[in-house]
Amino acid sequence: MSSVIAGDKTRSAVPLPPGEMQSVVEEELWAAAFIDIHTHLFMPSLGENGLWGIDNLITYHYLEAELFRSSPIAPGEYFQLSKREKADTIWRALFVEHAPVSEATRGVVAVLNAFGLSAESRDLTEAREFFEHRTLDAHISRVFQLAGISEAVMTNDPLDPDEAPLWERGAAPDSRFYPVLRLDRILEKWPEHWQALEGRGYRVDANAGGGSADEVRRFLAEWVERMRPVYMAVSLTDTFQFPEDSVRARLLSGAVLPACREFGIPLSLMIGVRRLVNPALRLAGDAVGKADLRAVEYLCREYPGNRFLVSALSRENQHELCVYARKFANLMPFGCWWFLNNPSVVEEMTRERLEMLGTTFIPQHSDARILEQVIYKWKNTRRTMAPILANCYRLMSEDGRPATREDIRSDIARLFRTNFELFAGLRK
Ligand code: HDL
Ligand code: ZN
Repeated sequence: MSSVIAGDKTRSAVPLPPGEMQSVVEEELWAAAFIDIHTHLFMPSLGENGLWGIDNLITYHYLEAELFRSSPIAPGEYFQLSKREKADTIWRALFVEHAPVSEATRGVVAVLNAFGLSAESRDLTEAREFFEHRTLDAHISRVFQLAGISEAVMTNDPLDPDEAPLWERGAAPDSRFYPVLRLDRILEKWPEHWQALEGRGYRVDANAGGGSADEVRRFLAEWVERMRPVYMAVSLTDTFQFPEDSVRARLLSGAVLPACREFGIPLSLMIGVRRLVNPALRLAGDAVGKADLRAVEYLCREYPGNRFLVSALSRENQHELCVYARKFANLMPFGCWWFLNNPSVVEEMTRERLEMLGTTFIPQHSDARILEQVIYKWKNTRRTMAPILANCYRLMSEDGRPATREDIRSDIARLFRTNFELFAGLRK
């Protein structure tokens, strides 16, 4: 073994003094390339579905919601504007007229700063000029490098009229992106979408009766073959119940769960959305509700051959999700989702997960919709995580088990990479 490696190996096994814990954790957090296990990003071969650049960054639905609190413009008037006019309106209201101190506005500042662009301009001329000259493929690699991620997991909808044809024509895979089979139109919106399946030759009906579940399973098998998803996923409302006498329950038990077992992939359940509490805000109009996680308990217990990635949207569901994860090894809690992805809440959730689960969970995903968001979302995650992890090692050391750089490096890899790779069957 060369002296450098030996030196590194020896160095990494040296017990760390308490005063060095945080700096070593920070170093190792930035040295590690994470997998971003849930995003709305798209590989280049999925074309215009993939959003990037300053006008998309600023018209993010999180910022649209904040706009209507800082500007007299009515949603109806705003949504009539062009993308650039929307971005100019948001920039003026949230970045010029007021300091961008919220998580989502500060995120845009961090992205501009990462590319050496000013966040103090009165308009978007400089930023637009910069992004207009980026070449997407190289830009993706640079953005991932700045974000410290090696792969992003997509959200791919086999019934989306814009996306599905690209897959059917053979969208070129990209090693930086993992596909996911998204099931909302089937499980949550069957009445609006069952005829799209019928039109493709699947013998299904409005009540998902008869052989509908078998036909949906056939549809899923064809898309697993085409897409090679690392998991299947669905976003569920706060009222989700299972078991129950419903179309959703019949399709879950008769098609989705057996298909996930057949193909050896997890099912991701993101639970707790209250859809369009303010329809006028469109994508920004969703809110949150406390869910009944006994449905998760039932699924994990009664379907031991399935693996469940679970993210709950309500802060009030987090502690019980940790307790359930202690009861079921086929349950993997992940992320601080959506309204939870703010340092004040991330800190509470991450500390209770470490206290109850050790390093056997997935702390975060970005949920990025716009490519460059991964830069700030993962910068913020590392900034929030560092003192929390350092505290764990300090306590462990104080209680009699010295912490080493190797411990820290190995735990960070487990939290942000191998827990997912093992759970998704990407690694044995
Ligand atoms: O259903 C989901 O995957 C959610 O993440 C929604 O897309 C939501 O609008 C969102 O972007 N949250 O961050
Ligand atoms: Zn999402």
